[in-house]
Amino acid sequence: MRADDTPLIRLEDYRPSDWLIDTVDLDIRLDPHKTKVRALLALRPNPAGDGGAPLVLDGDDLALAGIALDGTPLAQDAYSATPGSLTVHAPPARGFTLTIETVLAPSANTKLMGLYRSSNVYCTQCEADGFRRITYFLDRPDVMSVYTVRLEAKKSDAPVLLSNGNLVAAGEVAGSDRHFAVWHDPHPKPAYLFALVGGALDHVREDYVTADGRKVELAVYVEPGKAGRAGWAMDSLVRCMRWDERVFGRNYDLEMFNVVAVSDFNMGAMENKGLNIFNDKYVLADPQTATDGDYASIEAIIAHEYFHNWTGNRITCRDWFQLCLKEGLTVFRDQEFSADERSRPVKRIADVRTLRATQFSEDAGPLAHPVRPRAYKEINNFYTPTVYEKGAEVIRMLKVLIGEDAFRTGMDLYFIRCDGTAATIEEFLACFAEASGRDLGHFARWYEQAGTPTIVASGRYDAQAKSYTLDLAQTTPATPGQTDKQPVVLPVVIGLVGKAGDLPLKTASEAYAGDGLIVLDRASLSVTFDDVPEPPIPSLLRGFSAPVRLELDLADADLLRLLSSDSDSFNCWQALQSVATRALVAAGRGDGATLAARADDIAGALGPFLRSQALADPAFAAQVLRLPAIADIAREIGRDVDPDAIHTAHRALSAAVGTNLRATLLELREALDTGQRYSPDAASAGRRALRNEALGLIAIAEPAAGARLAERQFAAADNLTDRLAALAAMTLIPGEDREALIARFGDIYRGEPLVLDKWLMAQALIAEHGTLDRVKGLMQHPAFSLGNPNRVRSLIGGFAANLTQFNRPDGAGYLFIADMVIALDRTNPQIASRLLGSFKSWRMLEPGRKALAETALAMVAQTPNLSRDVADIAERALA
Ligand code: B3K
Ligand code: ZN
Repeated sequence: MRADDTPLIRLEDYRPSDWLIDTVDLDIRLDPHKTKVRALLALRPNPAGDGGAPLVLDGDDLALAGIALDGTPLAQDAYSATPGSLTVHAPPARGFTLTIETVLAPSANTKLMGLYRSSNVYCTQCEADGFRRITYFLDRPDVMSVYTVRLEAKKSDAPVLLSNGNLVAAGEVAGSDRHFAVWHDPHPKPAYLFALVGGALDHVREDYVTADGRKVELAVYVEPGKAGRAGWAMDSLVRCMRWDERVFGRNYDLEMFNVVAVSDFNMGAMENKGLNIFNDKYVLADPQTATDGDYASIEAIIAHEYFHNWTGNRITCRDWFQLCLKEGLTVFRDQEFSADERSRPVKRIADVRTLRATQFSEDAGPLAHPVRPRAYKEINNFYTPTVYEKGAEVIRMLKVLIGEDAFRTGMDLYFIRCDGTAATIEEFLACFAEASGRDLGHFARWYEQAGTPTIVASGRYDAQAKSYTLDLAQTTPATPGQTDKQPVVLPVVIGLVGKAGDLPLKTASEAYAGDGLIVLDRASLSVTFDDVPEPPIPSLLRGFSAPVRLELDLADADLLRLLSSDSDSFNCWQALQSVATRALVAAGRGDGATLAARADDIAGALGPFLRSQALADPAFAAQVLRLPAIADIAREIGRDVDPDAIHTAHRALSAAVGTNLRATLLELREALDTGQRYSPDAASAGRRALRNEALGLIAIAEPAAGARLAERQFAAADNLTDRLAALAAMTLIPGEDREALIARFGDIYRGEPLVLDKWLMAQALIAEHGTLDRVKGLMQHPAFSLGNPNRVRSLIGGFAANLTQFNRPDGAGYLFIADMVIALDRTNPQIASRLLGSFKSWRMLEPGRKALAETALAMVAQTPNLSRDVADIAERALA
């Protein structure tokens, strides 16, 4: 398929469905090669649609095996069926039933959409449009039905049979080796939330009573033998259920809630009603096979999928353009949950790092799109950082703008008003407009306009008048299809920092909303603060109150003072990041003259900070110690980027800081080594994070000493976090010792695919010329398989994220990834198109690399028979 042959689906063309499906009765007989599906659909004309229209059901790769209307088989000329659709030419203009039979081969389904087998477990993935690979259907989110599902399978093949809702019957099929289970979900839902699981699985279970007194049976299902690793997921589930009751007043609404971990999954997890299916990477955890980061992600993703029960399932999306309605909001909710469970400032910093690394880079390149896209060719390509992460930032800004109380009132209103419906962004915003009494029309522009705004800020102190004037201006760069940008509503939370802390903020300006909040809703404005007794240092965008770039006219020395004196911890962290960014941007552009002096300044500020505060909050200190990523610097530079120059500067700065702070870092490592047994709690994880951050700096500053430390840590560790950090530090130091440790690690974790993923990735990220050959070699490793998305993301995706090696000046990195995209596209288009997204920043490269990247992209684009997924990304990347 060529992308330009594919129709563009537009938001403005939305029309309600002509038909509704009130109930769906599915009878599914599972078999690896010949699964029989009988669907009984109760249809009726949609009062909001075109009466008397033909009935056109969606299909994908289906073969029709039988069709009956109100129980009578349909004559051949009454319908037409293709793999992609089923049309009943003249359906009765009243309610009727349609029985549709299809036959599927789950074992042959390598796309991992629809019904497939993963390590002998039958499972489904239907979002966005996988249900049409199971049966012909009105596969759109505004068609919501009540499902009853009968599953049948050979007992030995699938002793566990799960679907959405509550289990209402189960038993043996008399005179056979088969059994069945019947599940009923009383809540109407769109087809994308349908799920089933069948297989031999172990589980852990727990009883839960909701705040409104309903009993719920919770279970987490995992591969046989792995139940010992399901405890953290269960613990996280119980905590997030309580949290949603407390913070959003949301109770669970079924008698059962099941989580299932499978080993072949295209993304992280899926929120199917009452039956969340997970990539096992985001369920399985024990100290030997999961890192602190894994524990945190499991907690967050378990919460995310659970929270969808209200924001996504009870209230779903009218159409896929409204995807951020459920995704942005649910990310916001999971971020808040993690912030409450752990450290709020550290969580905010981590989220902003992710936002900048993924969303800002998307927004700055050819794949930029609004939080609510206006058109798409392949919706699965829009599960993006913009929809998810920027979507969450928009909700966060809304909360800052209208205040906590009005925000909660608006959420309550939304849950009451839109419950059971397929809603739109407009309906969502109307709840907050009503709750706050504000017009949110201008704010809504955040959903329409792509691109990351830049705020240019400068301040002046008038010693005579004792006033301080802050000038703020905003611009948004052009993005594909949107050249003309309008100002957006920007909540800019600020403080004026004096010698002894925050100065009181007094101003007559209308743009000032109190509590430090300036609302920048036009191209530029000035706010003058009165009675400012001393020249302050402005602390802008506290808590990162808006997802923007900030250009701040402030000297390094003043910024560095904020590290120790800003009452806003986000800006303490940001201060050092800003200075480091300036140093690296200059050096990355070829002006390394100031790098050494700036390294001294950074170390000069970091030393006292670490010595006075690191032990009190190691997790935060670890964030402060970690310099901005190379990709962030590349994006800041924005054009003619030479990744090698940035990498060299980054190493030089790290080495200088590491050398300068050597003694402090070593002392901290000692002091933080409690000798206690591993525990995944946030405080312990924070201590490990700081120790390991220090290890990384030492490894760069003093390779020989670093290698010895890493080896010792590896040998002494009782957990994967410290072992993996040792391995990562060692990968920075070329030589035989590194190779020996890599081999040893691979040997120790031979039987642990999820740990080997990290091992593959650590090697794929080595910033050396030999890495491409190493990666090619590792593709032959018995642990690797092109058929498993986790393996591909770790090794191939890891390489594509290796800024210097993917962007090798000889273009070999681009060609390798292009070849992989083409190969993967034949079996799994979604994984292939994700990987192709690695090219999203190609336009900012220096001319030599840019030309080579373009050639590789063109090679993909010209490949015959591309999937719609890959063709769409290739087309947009090259446009
Ligand atoms: N809603 C799913 C993602 C589905 C992706 C479809 N290509 C997981 C989540 O966001 O919770
Ligand atoms: Zn989600």
